[in-house]
Amino acid sequence: MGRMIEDIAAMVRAGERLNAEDALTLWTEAPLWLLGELATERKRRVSGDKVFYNRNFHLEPTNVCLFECSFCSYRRAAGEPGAWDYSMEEVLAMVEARRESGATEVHIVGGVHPTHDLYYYTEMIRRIKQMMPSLCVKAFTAVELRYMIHRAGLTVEEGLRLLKEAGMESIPGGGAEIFAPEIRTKICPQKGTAEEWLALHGAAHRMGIDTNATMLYGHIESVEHRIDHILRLRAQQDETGGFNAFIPLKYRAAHNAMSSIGETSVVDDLRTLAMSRLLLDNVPHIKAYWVMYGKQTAELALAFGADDIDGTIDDSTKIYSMAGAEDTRPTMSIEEIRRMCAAAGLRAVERDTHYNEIG
Ligand code: V47
Ligand code: SF4
Repeated sequence: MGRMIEDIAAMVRAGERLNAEDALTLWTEAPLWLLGELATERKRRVSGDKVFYNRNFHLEPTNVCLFECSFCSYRRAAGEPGAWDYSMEEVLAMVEARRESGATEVHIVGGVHPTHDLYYYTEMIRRIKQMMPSLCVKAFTAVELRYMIHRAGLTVEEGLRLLKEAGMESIPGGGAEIFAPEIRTKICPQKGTAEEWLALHGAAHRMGIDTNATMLYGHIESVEHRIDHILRLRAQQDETGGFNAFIPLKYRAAHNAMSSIGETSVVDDLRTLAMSRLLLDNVPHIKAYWVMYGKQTAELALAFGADDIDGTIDDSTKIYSMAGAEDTRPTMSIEEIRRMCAAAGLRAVERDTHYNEIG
């Protein structure tokens, strides 16, 4: 017989590592208040009363993508209505417009593009850095990176080296979805395996490029698949140690091929955040990405282990509003972020991409 909830809670409080079996018991049977309490205890040990945010904006140079993930509301085929494909000059003009904004990070993500290659993107990064040298470039999911590097005929390490030399300092967490092959092959069959995603992040960590990790949940996966996903990340982190933050991404159901599934509940979101905090004892930060959850759930997330809410965004991303997120022009002022954290009894702290505190 498996352990009882009280025994597992005592292990968590003592700082012991959870295995998959205990995680499943806690995840499916513990009352919500207990998960909140345990995750908050753990969060306070890691980051005290701080909640991190940054001044950031996104660049989405294109939504043209060769792949067809069934959860994606964002991608279009080239030339299809709703497709966009900004020129290099247009992308640079978007950066120029934010030169005086105080932003410290740009998050660049697009699609698996048929013609824009590795050299096009190294040029883009180089020119962005020329324009705003202090701006940290966090760019491209592991899936986009693998594709462009492979097409250039390079090894992952060689490709990452070129991008790093151009000014890429960090890699966002996208493309992870759900690692288990029986789910991955159904929702994103072209994306490559878990092992490939993890190997790219591991290679980045070894080169001093820090990264994030995500998990797309709330669709056809089970709690066991989520636990498996998180434990694979924990094992990778034990080995290479470069993940800054874990970001559970709630599946948003508007305008995509899986829309009929609908969306999971806020209670499920909170349980997922709390269990992520408890299982990932070696990843410093858990991010409640407010653009996708909405501001109210993001505030609740702060009582379930999250210690990061991403950033100001400044109306620069469409991925989530296209999938049904409420905020169609997502922006948070610093004042609003401070108020949200204070309402949760916590303190907003500005950070850079590498989690150095600013100010
Ligand atoms: O991998 C796509 C997700 C991800 C939907 O590193 C969807 O700081 C929900 O990686 N419903 C890309 N999610 C975004 C991403 C990200 C976002 C914010 C912060 C960071 C970071 C990284 O978006 C994809 C996929 O999992 N996604 N469609 C959808 N319908
Ligand atoms: Fe393309 Fe990314 Fe959408 Fe998949 S999730 S279809 S790779 S843009």
